[in-house]
Amino acid sequence: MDSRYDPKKIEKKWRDAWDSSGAHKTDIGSPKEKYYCLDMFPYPSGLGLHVGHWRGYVISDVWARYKKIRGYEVLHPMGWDSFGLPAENDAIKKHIHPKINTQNNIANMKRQLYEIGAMYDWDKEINTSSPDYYRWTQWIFLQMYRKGLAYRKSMPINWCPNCKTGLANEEVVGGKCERCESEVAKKDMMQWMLRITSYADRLLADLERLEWPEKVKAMQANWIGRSEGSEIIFRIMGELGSTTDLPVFTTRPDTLFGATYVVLAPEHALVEKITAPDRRKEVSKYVEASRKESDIERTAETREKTGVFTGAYAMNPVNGGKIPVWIADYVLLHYGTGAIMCVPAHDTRDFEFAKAFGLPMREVITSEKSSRDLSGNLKEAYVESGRMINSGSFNGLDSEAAKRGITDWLKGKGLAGYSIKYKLRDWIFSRQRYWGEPIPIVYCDKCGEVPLDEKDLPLLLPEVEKYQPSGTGKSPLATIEKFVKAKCPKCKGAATRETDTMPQWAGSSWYFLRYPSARFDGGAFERKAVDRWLPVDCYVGGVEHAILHLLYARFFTKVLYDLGHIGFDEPFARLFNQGMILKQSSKTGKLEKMSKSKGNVVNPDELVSRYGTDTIRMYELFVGPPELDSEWSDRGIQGVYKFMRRSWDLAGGIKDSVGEKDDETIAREINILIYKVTERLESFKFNTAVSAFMEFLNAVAASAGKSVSRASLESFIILLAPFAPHIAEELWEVTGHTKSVFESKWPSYDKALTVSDSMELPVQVNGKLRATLTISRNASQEEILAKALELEGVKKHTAGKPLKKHLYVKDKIISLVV
Ligand code: ANZ
Ligand code: ZN
Repeated sequence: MDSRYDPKKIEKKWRDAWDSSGAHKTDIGSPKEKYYCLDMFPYPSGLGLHVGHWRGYVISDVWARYKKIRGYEVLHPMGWDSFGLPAENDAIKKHIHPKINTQNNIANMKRQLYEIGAMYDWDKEINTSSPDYYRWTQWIFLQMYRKGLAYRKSMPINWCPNCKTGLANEEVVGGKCERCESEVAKKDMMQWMLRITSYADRLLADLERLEWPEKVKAMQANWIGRSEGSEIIFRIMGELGSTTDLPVFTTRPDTLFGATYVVLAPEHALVEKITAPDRRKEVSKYVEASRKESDIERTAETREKTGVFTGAYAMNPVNGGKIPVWIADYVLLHYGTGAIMCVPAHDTRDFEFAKAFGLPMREVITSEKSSRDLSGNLKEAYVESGRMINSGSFNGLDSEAAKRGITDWLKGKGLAGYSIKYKLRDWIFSRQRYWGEPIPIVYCDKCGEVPLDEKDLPLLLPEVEKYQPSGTGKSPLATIEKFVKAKCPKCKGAATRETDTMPQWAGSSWYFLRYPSARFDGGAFERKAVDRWLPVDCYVGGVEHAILHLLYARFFTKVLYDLGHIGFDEPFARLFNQGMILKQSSKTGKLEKMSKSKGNVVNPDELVSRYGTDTIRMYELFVGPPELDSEWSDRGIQGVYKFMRRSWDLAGGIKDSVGEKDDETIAREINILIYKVTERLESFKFNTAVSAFMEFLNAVAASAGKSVSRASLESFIILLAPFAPHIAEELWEVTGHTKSVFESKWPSYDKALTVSDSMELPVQVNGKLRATLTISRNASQEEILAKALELEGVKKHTAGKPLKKHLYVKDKIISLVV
């Protein structure tokens, strides 16, 4: 054993050893209990990995390695989410073809991931842009298509003028493109859609079964946005006594007597029909303007209210009141019925709107809590429940009870019904881009829309010169005649291909199903393997995927389950979100998320060559509670590096002098270490697990020279293995083992011995503090006295004189008089 800790040397040695022994290969058919520990796979970015990216990968690897020592057959795979906008934009920026650029980026990132020393089984590597993978993404699309879950529709889509593509609602943040932050506009286009709304109820209900952070579950629930309410019909009076039924969706049928106007979304199908001739010009001007805005802008409460009167009137079904019909952009076309009844007295947005346009207000629910001005008028909408007033026979009732009462009454007249609405929209699944999975559909003059035969998959993405967005709204594929021209699978006549591609999220919606049988070419996955290894036992990744990716993956899983392809309907049993690594930005001076654009990136490559992988792994854990954002510090690494050297020295120092038995203190300390590391690992408190190691080394140093047993030294090495696998393997070898430390048994501890039962007792002689006695709390007074008298510091001052008397204050002090 070298006397000096040389991470470069030992880390290379053990990586090579693991590679050549196949230490990280998972035996999919192993009789052992399985454990599937999955990282969210990265997209191959040109920027490579920084130490912020390392964090999640280190956490999942420590956990996977721990499970392995615990005797599980562990699957810990890695792959590349390489199709889609981010990969394509990176390529365009660098003027390198996306295919080549993706290959380059993967090569670089793979090298960087290798440095982490993770136990990835690279035989199971997945790459979503490779034809033997996307063939099955296309296959899944066809399964959905056959079940009516994929369909085409003309949609006003979110259009990013910079990326020149349509975006899903999920990709629009605050009215801006999530990727490039340009203002997003609306554009009508034929789009492929996935009917995720058919799964809204199950996607919501099944959240309950998942061991996920509550925050993420709440975000998904909000996104799905289930509302229970009523649909109520307002009759719009037309010319010559004709009427048009206008259903509105409300969660507050109790406020119906207070509805003083109704509002339609500007795009509502009835707008044209009901608008009075003299209002047409103004109305169409308004409709035009509101089409340009995003839903989020339109519904913001703080936004100034705009709208126009259509000239039409509707009848309030409860009291026959004639109320005006307006259009306004704060009503969204695609929620509820796209039309609302407005109750300014009890809804904040309606209140603002009514004030802005001088519309009447009628209070129908009262409470001491409503806030009023001196003349008794409402200062703001009273939005809570209370006692019903101005509501005919419902007066005096509690408003919660009136919800049912009013709905049932109108239901009897055929004017209302109970209704449940979801905010979740169907998923826009077309992108007008090059770098994605081609959608396997052709259009035939005779047969219409025809799916490709499954046996003709993959439909290869054609090699092209020009991969930049066309800007016409069509994908660059539309310009490749050879691709567009196709034969109809049904009638064999001439047909044209769909030229849109799938969105960036397609491949990542099912990749976890493929890892257990990653090289299988008879299907998307092997049934036996997928049913044995899924659901994923622990999924580790960033909270930025709380909604989109996780919702899509759950949706795909449920569809495949319903179609009988898999035997489970939730993909990820447990989810862990690691916090971000923060560092002071060189631009703003503030503590910010690590990223190239903030100028605060720490490159792991340099650190690895200076301190070695094990130190960086330990520091990634030590930096803070794993679920919280934590600040990176270069000084912190040095502290951890020192710890690594001390661990090395400890093992080196004691390996030749190990005895049969531990000294009593060492025995207690090692027991405590095993206890702390085990408990803290199990509860994902990796940072305090690392500090337990440090405390242990301090305790050993303090008891220098005391004997450490072989068993204790070995326990220490095994405990260290999931955290710092290279040094652990090396120490394991120098203590005489020929097999990997990961094949050893995790040490056990005695819970009873973990509570520290010793105390430090000050000893006085003739009123002066002379020594400290370390002794068990259970020791008797006689024992304490006898031991105190034997202490060197005490003997010196008693100098053989007889003890006159002694005083013992329990657990506090012992005082001797000679
Ligand atoms: C009358 C009313 C009175 C309302 C009141 C609220 C308070 P959630 O919980 O989000 O489902 N609404 C319905 N459809 C809408 C649309 N397409 N665009 C904008 N707003 C719409 O909210 C349901 C409520 O949001 C509905 O209940 C409706 O306003 C409004 F004192 O109806 B309410
Ligand atoms: Zn045909």
